[in-house]
Amino acid sequence: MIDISVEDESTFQRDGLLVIDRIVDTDRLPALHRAFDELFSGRFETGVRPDEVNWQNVDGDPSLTRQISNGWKANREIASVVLDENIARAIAELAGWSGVRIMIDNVLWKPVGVKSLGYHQDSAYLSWFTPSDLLTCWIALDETSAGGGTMELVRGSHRWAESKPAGDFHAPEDYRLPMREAAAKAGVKPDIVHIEVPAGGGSFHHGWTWHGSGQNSGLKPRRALVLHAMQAAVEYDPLNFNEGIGPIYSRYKRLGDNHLDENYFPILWREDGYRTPQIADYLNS
Ligand SMILES: O=C(O)CCC(=O)C(=O)O
Repeated sequence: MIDISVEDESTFQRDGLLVIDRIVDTDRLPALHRAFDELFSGRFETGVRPDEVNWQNVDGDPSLTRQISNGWKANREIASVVLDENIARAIAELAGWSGVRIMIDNVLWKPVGVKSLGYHQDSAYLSWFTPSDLLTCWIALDETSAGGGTMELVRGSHRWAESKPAGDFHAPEDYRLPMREAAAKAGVKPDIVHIEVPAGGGSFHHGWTWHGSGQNSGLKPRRALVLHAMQAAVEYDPLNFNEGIGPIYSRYKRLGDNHLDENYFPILWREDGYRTPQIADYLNS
């Protein structure tokens, strides 16, 4: 259980982020590490290929962060975390939402020496659904440190202006540049928070909170599992399908119908007790 207090809720509203020492129990970590090995070796236990496979052992550039999106469709160990009801309830409490769906997951592996990920605001990629609010749960599967390329979040930056995506995501020359420019426009000095937590800990951040991560100059790999969540009641916004990652995820749209199909975007928690019933069968099959 993740216990979100009233104080946590006000911290989240003020800072656009919340750091938590325990999101996933440590006894689950070995199986999750094995799932990472499987996915990046191209072994998809359900037979379904994740929606975005940006790195594989056979041909992945060793200087870049290994990244897969929607690993949950390929591997049920990953699914058991990112479809978890308790994490979804914590998201609903922080966001003030009545229901939560998974938008996508991210499986991220930054071995020692691997380069940075550019600063961005997640919601800048998301105008293909409406309302396009987002809240993200980032879970460290290794102990993290500032020198080990952990994620950095900028306190209070969810209140800055909304910026368009800019610069490379993988290994940009100056990974903090777009954020510094946005801070200058906002007239503030960025307050960078390094998410330093034990393995199994992590953070929650608002869709407009600026974040990125530096090179892993530590001695250990840095693996993270990320749940990007949206409100249960979102709809497709076909006028904006060409924005951000819309071209990938609009392919699940039903003909003549803007509702999101629960097979591809399951509802994880709703205050009336509803949860997409097929999740339980999927996790136990
Ligand atoms: O793990 C990182 O360095 C970045 C992750 C990220 O962009 C996210 O969780 O939205």
